[in-house]
Amino acid sequence: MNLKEELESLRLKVIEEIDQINTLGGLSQIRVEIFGKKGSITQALHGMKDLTPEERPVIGAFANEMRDALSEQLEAKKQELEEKVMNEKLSQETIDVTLPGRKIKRGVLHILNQAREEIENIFLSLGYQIVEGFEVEIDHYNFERMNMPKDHPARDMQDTFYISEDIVLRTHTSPVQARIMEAHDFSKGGLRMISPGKVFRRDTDDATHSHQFHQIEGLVVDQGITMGDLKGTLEFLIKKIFGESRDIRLRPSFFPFTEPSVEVDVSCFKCSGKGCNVCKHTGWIEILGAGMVHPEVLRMSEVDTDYSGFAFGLGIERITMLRYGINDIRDFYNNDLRFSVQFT
Ligand code: 2NM
Repeated sequence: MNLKEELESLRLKVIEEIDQINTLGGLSQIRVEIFGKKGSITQALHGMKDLTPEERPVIGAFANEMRDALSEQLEAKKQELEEKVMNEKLSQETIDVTLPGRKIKRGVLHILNQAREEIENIFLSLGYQIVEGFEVEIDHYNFERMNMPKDHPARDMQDTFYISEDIVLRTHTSPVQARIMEAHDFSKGGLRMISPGKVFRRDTDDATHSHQFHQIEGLVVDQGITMGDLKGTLEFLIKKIFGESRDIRLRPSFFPFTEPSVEVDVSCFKCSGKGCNVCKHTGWIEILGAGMVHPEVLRMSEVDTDYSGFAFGLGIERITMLRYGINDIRDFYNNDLRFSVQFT
């Protein structure tokens, strides 16, 4: 039997074998038996070296064609068997489409961001714009423009982190207000804004103090703005946050950037004024600081003298601690999920 006849009979045999196979395992075994290193066709082709130069290309082409045809047959058989396996699976396994899905645990916004958004929405409803400024500020905007010149004693209470001689981490968001005030075109109407954000103080951290906390300041400047506008606005805000049955009261205070200045108290939401540990038996809880914008602050921001304004500043941590009875400010920053998920 010459090589061509050998190949031809091998071909018929192999076609038959592939045809008979009915498992994927058997199929890959056959593939090895045919084409593998010691496979039948590989072996037969070793005989090529004994051919004459005339025969060699003819037999070579025949062998190539044969190999391609068999590969194709193997591939077709493979697909057929895979389909068979899949169909068997589909007919045996059942999917209960009524089974409820697995619950995906949903994240929750940090409570400080929830509180910030809530307060932002209250002011958006009053037509205020929200402006975020820079956490790194120049001394000029953070202090000078807030009526705190270099030797002013009020700077002691707001000592901060210095990047350089006159670049600081802002101690309040007031510099945002100063920047917006000087840029605002009052011929197009008054200014109503809040500035939420992170602020910094040189402080020793304890249960109620942090060297870094969050503030929202508000500012309204227009013709004819009075202390009545301030009180009405804060009453609206505090009733929205702490409930409609709360009252507020204003006590005289001092800030360099407001005159007059006030501390604002809310009637105790725990005891409604009877006296308890939350309000330290006074019936009132100090909640924020406010006042009429100091004429000197308005002048430095180049606001016309026929305009007046009110401003206020609140600490988001403080309000949130009061609201939820959180007694350590550091709980906000520990990233402990047991804390965070309570505010879902
Ligand atoms: C406070 C209390 C009182 C305040 C003042 C200003 C500005 F820019 F208009 F001068 N912004 N924020 C202010 C006033 C802040 O925080 C306790």
